[in-house]
Amino acid sequence: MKIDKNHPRYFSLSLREKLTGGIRAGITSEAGLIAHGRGEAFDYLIGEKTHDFAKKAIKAGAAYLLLAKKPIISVNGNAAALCAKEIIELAKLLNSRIEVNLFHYSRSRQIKIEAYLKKLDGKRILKANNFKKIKIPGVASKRAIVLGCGIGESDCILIPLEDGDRAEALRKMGKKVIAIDLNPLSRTARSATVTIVDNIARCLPKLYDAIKLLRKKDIKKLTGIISEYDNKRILSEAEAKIRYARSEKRAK
Ligand code: PTJ
Repeated sequence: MKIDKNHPRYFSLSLREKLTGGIRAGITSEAGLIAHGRGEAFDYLIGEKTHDFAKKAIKAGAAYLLLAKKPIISVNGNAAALCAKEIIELAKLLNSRIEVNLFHYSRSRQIKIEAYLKKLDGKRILKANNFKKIKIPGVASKRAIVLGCGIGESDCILIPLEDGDRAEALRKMGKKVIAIDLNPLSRTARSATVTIVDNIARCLPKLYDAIKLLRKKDIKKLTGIISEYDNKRILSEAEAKIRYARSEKRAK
């Protein structure tokens, strides 16, 4: 369906189109639509905008990714359908790799997502077939299987729309985890080093801009940003926004 740019819900409707397109292309899982619906509900409550709490997290996330020796971006079926181009651009800017890692694993979907991303940039994608795999301890899904030379060796991972299990397990392995999750109450949000409570489609271009700006800064400046950052406080601010939105809507 072609969405009229003047439609008041253009942004939200165009994301739905991308996801249903992702299903038709064999990239997104059916459960991905449900996950997206949950995200939409939280986005509605925060007024579908990038708030200060997200901007602060974007800045801290950018600093962590720039300080990392081996940053990596983990991509699933939703992230690929919504933001493939932005993910590639980010990987180029960071000189990082991209690894496809799925919760509702199927080999066919893995291959299709890898091929889709590879078409946009051949150099960035670590193809699962070509490398040795390892198992992350404490993850009760296929998400536990990662590439030794990818997520296995990385010190900082960007995980958009993750499930809580793996986020916690990655932290236990001593890795820095930058999550993008509209739900500030989720286990992923609570266990990440930095949680960007914003829509992936809105915040990735902002993360790109923050990295571009901060990459000119020295290590002292970047470590300063990190040491001032408090993820618990950011999550409380996001939660407060949601509670306030609820009482505001009731009052009308
Ligand atoms: O492609 P797969 O098999 O790896 O599956 C991907 C999904 C997203 C289906 C899988 O990881 C999953 O089931 O995730 P969850 O546990 O439902 O968590 C998804 C989280 O992302 C929820 O907290 C949602 O609120 C949030 N979310 C959904 N859409 C967006 C979002 N956050 C940011 N931007 C969105 N567009």
